[in-house]
Amino acid sequence: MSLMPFGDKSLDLSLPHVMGILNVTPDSFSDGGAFSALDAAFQQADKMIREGASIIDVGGESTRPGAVPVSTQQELDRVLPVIESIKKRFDIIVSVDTSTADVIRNASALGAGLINDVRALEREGSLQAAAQTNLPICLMHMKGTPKTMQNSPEYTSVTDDVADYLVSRVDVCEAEGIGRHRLILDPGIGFGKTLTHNLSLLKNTKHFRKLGFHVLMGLSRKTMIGDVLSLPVEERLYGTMGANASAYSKGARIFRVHDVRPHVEMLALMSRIEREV
Ligand code: 9MG
Repeated sequence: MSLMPFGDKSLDLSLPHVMGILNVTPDSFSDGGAFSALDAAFQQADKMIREGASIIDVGGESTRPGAVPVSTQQELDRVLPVIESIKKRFDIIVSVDTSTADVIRNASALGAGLINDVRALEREGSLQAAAQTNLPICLMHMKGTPKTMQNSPEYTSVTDDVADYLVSRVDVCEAEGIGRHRLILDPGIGFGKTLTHNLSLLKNTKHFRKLGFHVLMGLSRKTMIGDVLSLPVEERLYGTMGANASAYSKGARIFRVHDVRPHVEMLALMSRIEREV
């Protein structure tokens, strides 16, 4: 057992867990107006929970390559109603995918159980806001910003450089009073990395686990899967599952995915086989 508290709930991170992606950006739920964005987000959360997700990751600011930042008010307006509605109706951990101090504070007040920050608490005020919540935090590595990150990223040694950065953020968190037991690390697949960098980080997943933290992996349908398989985004499920199975065997325990059921079933088998005597 390796129990980690996530707000009012906890997870045994000796076992794998699926984090279902719930993007509430304007393009995420365009159905011609049959449902409101809130209804549609709620239905999607309901489906992912029934399929076995342990965490629902709610985000209102796109982090795709080239994405431009949104205002704090826009982000609050997008994510808070969704978090509130999910927490009222379901007994589930809701993660808030944000880098914004006000969003961290408000999401926490509504019962969010995890802060998932692709900027590793580097945005102004977010470190202090996160420290005050007492929630766990996923610190992700990104080189540059979503707008610029894919402009020829370079590393001396990608695994060492990413690990050094994450450890430096752990130190900053500890200095702010955020204990190590609250931190989860994520190498940030696709965030300022070439295909070779991403493959190397995946091959070296164990390195991050050996730093003494739980590891979250987010590679669902990403460009690296498409590049290896020459497939468009809607045909990347099998590749995503292969890469996540590899990450599981190298120590990752939380998997941020769009396709919940296939991953819950794949990881149940992987974990069952691993635990067999
Ligand atoms: C929000 N988001 C998009 N991709 C991600 C990834 O790879 N990891 C984490 N933690 N969050 C992500």
